[in-house]
Amino acid sequence: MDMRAFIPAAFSLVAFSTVSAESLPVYFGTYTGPENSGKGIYRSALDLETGKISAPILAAEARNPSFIEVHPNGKFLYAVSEYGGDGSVSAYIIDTDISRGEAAPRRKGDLKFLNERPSGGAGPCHVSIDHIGKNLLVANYGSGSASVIPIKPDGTLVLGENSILVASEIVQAAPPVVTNASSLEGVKENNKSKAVDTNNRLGDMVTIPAGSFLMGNNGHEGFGGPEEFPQHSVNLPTYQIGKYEVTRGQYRKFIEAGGYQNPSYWSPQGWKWKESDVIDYAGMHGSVTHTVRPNSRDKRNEPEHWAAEQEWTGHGFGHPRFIQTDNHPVVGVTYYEAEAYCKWAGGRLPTEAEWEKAARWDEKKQHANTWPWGDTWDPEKCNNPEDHNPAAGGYKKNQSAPVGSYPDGTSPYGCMDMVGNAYEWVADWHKSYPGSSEPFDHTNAYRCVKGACWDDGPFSVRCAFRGWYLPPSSGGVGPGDSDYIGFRVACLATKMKGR
Ligand SMILES: [Ca+2]
Ligand SMILES: [Ca+2]
Repeated sequence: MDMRAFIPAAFSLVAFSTVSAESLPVYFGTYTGPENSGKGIYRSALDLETGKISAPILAAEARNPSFIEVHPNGKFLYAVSEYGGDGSVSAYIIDTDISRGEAAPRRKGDLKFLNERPSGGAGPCHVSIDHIGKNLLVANYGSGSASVIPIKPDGTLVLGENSILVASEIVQAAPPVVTNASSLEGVKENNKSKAVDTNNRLGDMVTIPAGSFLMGNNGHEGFGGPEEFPQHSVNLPTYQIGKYEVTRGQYRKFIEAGGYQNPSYWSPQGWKWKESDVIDYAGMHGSVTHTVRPNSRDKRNEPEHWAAEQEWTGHGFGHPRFIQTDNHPVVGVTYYEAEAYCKWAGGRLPTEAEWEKAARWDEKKQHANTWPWGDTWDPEKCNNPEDHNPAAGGYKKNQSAPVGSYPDGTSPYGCMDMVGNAYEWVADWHKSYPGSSEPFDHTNAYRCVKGACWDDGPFSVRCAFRGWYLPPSSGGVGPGDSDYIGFRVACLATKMKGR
């Protein structure tokens, strides 16, 4: 073999349970093709005493297997095929038996091809396997994307559509960068003080200065039911409210901290609901269903639609499968769960007035915007079904978007995704405003939700719009239809010193 043209591109080591302690099989990936003498994946034996590697033997023919990885169980090997267009990944089984009497005798350590599938992007350059050995993670250098491909128990790769993250989503999914000095001080003090730790749980907060604002429909919004009237002045003290909807990454910390096992975070009604073997669901217009859980020990311990991979139908318009990253808003939460999270984080749910002031009040102009950015509808400024332009904020057909994806839709105070994306629970009971022409009072029945969601058009994604749900509903009209209600946190200004 001409070793100058044999370009080892990857190197992996496998431990057989039956192998002698003195040597281990090792595998090399290579670049193949006319300019290289590499033919695929090679194997050698590594002498553990001397560190010497035996001459490579071709274990499997393959095209540009520039990265290889052995399954944690030692039985399978996965290799990329890196080439210009869309690449592929292949699965091999590692022979642990020595064949007898076959035409082409197999040797221990040979690779037997199992199957191949597209890598979900161009130029796959790296693979790794999760610690339980059920998913292959592939990075595609050429297209700037990453894919997750499930692995079957027999080592083969599941064919069909896999989960793909493109570069822009990966960037958005990165944790927020700490940019101001006071945040850095908070991080430094984290180890000293429990109170500061609670601040970190609250995440990025926006301070809304004390003062009056105009709440409710201004009469020129082009839409609106009687419950939005009359517009009225509300005076609020200084408070703070989440810059973003609470993300899945933040909510996971609540789960991991034992939030679902600690009654001190829950209201008595919330804890009772969580511990019950019955879940109540409700629609906006009063429909109620009860689902008896199959097993009373099967207690709720996460929101609905918590799995990363989702496929939401909404009002139609196609329903692509997508992956909820840690930077997507948590959805499928009941009022009780939102309330418990806020308590754990050291805050509370905003009141409806606090939410609405943060969403629409332009202090300079002393004007309440119809939408957070102004009085003209623009489908590119929030996550809603009319956003069809891939440029502004992406094109999130029937799915939530990572929080902060629509910077042009920011409210005058600097809050993001106040309308669209996830609906948001607020603390108030659903009740008519003082002076309403059609008074009603749903105290002890319905809580308000604000801002509408990824599935709602300009009528609902207005700041004045008021939705209402029973506290134990996580949205929609019944079990499973709860993929759009989340929340953001609020707290009194004194909670967060130095901001
Ligand atoms: Ca867009
Ligand atoms: Ca929202």
